[in-house]
Amino acid sequence: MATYDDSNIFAKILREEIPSFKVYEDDETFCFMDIMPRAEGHCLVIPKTPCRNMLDASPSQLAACMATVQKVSNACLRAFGADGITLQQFSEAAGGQEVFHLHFHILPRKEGDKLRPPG
Ligand code: IU
Repeated sequence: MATYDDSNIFAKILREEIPSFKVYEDDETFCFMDIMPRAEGHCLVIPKTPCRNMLDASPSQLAACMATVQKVSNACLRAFGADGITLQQFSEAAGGQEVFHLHFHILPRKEGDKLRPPG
């Protein structure tokens, strides 16, 4: 499998070389709004340490990301009046991954809605 390349856009966001709309941050994780939202409140949770995707993540990276996913998801229910959350993660190009730094999509959902397509 390919290795981690720190020229990816999320590594640049972590280094503050490019701006992002921050939602939440702690010692291990960062959460920011997706630039092309597929639902109101669509945001991304990433580890601060290098990780290409779920396939090469350590148990502690996954645990830290999931703790943040849960916090932000519950906040989304309140902030956007969402009824539920869709959580997505794409690993490798064949799995739909486009940015090669581990990230989890938090997609707030309302009863009967449809996710907007990517792009
Ligand atoms: P992926 O298929 O999960 O790798 O998709 C990457 C996501 O990152 C996608 O939803 C983009 O809209 C999002 N994104 C972003 O939020 N900011 C950026 O500068 C870029 C992509 I490039």
